[in-house]
Amino acid sequence: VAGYRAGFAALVGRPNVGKSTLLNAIVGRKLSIVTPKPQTTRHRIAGVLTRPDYQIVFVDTPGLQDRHRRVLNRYMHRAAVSALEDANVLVLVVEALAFNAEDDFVLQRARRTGRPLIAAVNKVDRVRPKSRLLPYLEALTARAEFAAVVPLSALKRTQLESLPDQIGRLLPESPPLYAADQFTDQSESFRAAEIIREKLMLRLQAELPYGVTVTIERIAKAENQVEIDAVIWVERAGHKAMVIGAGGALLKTVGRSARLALNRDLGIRAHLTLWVKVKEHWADSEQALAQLGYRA
Ligand SMILES: Nc1nc2c(ncn2[C@@H]2O[C@H](COP(=O)(O)OP(=O)(O)O)[C@@H](O)[C@H]2O)c(=O)[nH]1
Ligand SMILES: [Mg+2]
Repeated sequence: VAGYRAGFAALVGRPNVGKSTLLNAIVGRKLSIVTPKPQTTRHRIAGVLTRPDYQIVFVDTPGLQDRHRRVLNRYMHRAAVSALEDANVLVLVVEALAFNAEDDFVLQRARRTGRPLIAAVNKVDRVRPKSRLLPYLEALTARAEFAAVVPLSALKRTQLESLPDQIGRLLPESPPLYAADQFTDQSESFRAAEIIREKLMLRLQAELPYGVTVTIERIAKAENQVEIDAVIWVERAGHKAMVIGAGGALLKTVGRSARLALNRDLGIRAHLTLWVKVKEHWADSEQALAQLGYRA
């Protein structure tokens, strides 16, 4: 198709600014998991938006940070950096009225790529009165040569229209990269594991959410449902009981809400069996990470 544009737009930013919420809002499906906790996203997640004159492959990334205490954090950093380097356009996601040293770290990193850069100013729903936004936008605009600065709310799904158009015009001429009905590059099994991890992270307290990961051991289509056996991996024997909960209560709640989400977001009627296992200090080991599906 003459004049058609297609390419990759990486969503970059510090943890918790709403990158994953934005990906889901723009593509109109739940592709990337979201919790109020930072460092929820651990992988690159692609979401495809196909329009009559352009196709954008949005790439959600783990938040870019400058400190890496654990091997898992280094993996996440590599995932974010590779998305940044492979993108045609970068979307720096920031929170309205906030811009700190962590945002600046990501901004400088993004600028060094030399790629066109758009600022998405998220969470404008929280700004009161609205007049406070203008000076913030002006200050942000002065920080870099942004191709556009777009205020929006990913959560309330407001002002989402202009961002794709702004990105689309910066993409190279190319035929579409994905079929029009394909929304992501993630497998069903990966998405199921992510959904379970989201429900788990939402319910675990303190540091525990960062020490769990989920693998799918078996996913098999039966009559009119899908049988899924999943393992929740924890770092220490002492964490197992916390994930299971008193009388198995926590695990049961996680299983129930994961099943509902599998149905809503993946269209799967799942029969879900959850196991909890210990892999000592998996988040500090390259080898354990690779075994658990973290492949850079
Ligand atoms: N008020 C408000 N909260 C938002 C908005 N977008 C995301 N959030 C919340 O911010 C938190 C982090 O969101 P998430 O998408 O996981 O951020 P990420 O770490 O950048 O991917 C979650 O609790 C979201 O519900 C928004 O537009 N407005
Ligand atoms: Mg995220």
